Amino acid sequence: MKKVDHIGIAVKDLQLALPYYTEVLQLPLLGIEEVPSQNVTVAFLDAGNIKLELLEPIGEEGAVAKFIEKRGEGMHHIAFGVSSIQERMEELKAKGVQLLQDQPKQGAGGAAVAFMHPKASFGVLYELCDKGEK
Ligand code: CMX
Repeated sequence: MKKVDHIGIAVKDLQLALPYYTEVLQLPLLGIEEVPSQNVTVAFLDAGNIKLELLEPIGEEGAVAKFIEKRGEGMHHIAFGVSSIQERMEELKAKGVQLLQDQPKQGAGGAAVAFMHPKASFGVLYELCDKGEK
């Protein structure tokens, strides 16, 4: 795990949350995108050394909708930027870490992503995020 790429933050309504980040905190908005594989619309903000990813659920199914229903809005996951995600996943599996899928899925920006179960990581949901960068 070389670096943190972004921190995911669950919000009920992007349009309500965004002005806080762009106007009060004055973080530049990098873009807004639907990620159907994860049932979310996301907004990325430039926080200097990392990005913040605001996650608004699409519909009532999906991990983020369930998270907000159970725990309310707030910090949802930390994403490590990795290369060769499949190899990283194999290494973690060999170390006994429970991954939430066998194959990476397509995430925001076309990145290949995979998640580790929070129960395997002392209560934190970690994402591996491979943008094909070396
Ligand atoms: N961070 C920390 N703990 C979390 C969590 C999170 N984000 N989400 C759930 N948990 C905890 C719950 O509190 C619960 O703990 P307890 O058993 O102590 O109550 C446990 O994990 C199980 O949670 P649950 O509500 O029963 O939910 P599920 O088991 O149905 O799902 C999880 C949990 C992590 C498997 C599911 O959210 C998942 O598959 N996540 C990966 C995909 C994802 O999060 N996608 C959205 C982001 C997309 C993007 O970045 O683009």
